[in-house]
Amino acid sequence: MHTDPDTLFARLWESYRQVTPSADRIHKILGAEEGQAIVNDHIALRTFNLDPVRLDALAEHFLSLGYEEGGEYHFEAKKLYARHYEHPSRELPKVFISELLVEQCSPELQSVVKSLVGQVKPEAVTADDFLYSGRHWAVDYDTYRQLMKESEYAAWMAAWGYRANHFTVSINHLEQFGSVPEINQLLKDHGYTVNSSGGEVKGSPEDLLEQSSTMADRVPVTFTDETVTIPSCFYEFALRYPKPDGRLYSGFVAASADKIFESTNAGS
Ligand code: OOG
Ligand code: NI
Repeated sequence: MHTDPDTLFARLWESYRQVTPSADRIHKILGAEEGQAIVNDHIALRTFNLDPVRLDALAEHFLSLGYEEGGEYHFEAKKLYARHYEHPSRELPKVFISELLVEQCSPELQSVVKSLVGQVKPEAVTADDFLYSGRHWAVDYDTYRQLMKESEYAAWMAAWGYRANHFTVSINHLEQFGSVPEINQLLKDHGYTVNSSGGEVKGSPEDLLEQSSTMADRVPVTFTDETVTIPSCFYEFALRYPKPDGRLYSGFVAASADKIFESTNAGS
């Protein structure tokens, strides 16, 4: 486990930008427009609800840095469960961790996922680098395609393993942009595709959170038998509104999250 959150987030960003060239470019575009550092609202991680890699094991890396458990979220159709974590004192990015509820999936998917997770050494999960260590298993392209038929999430996990699947720019900290539609326009002006599932702006002021995201980049991944170009990771933007007590809402909105998961879909 890391003892210093800044190093952990720097390493997570490094592994993320390597497979997300658009995030690196958009980060530079925004940085130039702003003339100041870009602040992250949150990052997100994915996993399977099997030992030794379940959500709780990933969360340990943040609890040990002083993070506390926030809300929990259920995604019945996608068979996912998620929780968020936030730091009580330092202004650090929030963390959204989800896991696939493997026992609710088909026997075929269960046996594939169990064989992948069975290759993960328990000591690797508590190591400093686990959250940005990528894949811990051998997987071929056919297996990826088989998983894809049942769960885009499972296929994404099988291909990419452990890494941040997105970073999220805090619009509240920007000076030149004050709304999600303004950011979406900037993205489109530079040729990026905005995730339009459920609308380009997810959430509303009443939800106290508005979000948008790019569609994931498509980059080559090396399976055991061939190299194929598939969706990797995406970039997200979040604008938070104050609660009645005046403090910004710090949770997530399940209906919006449900659509943001689809930013890594292969689709059209
Ligand atoms: C997480 C999707 C949800 C949010 O901000 O609501 C999310 C994922 O794609 O793993 O990021
Ligand atoms: Ni997010």
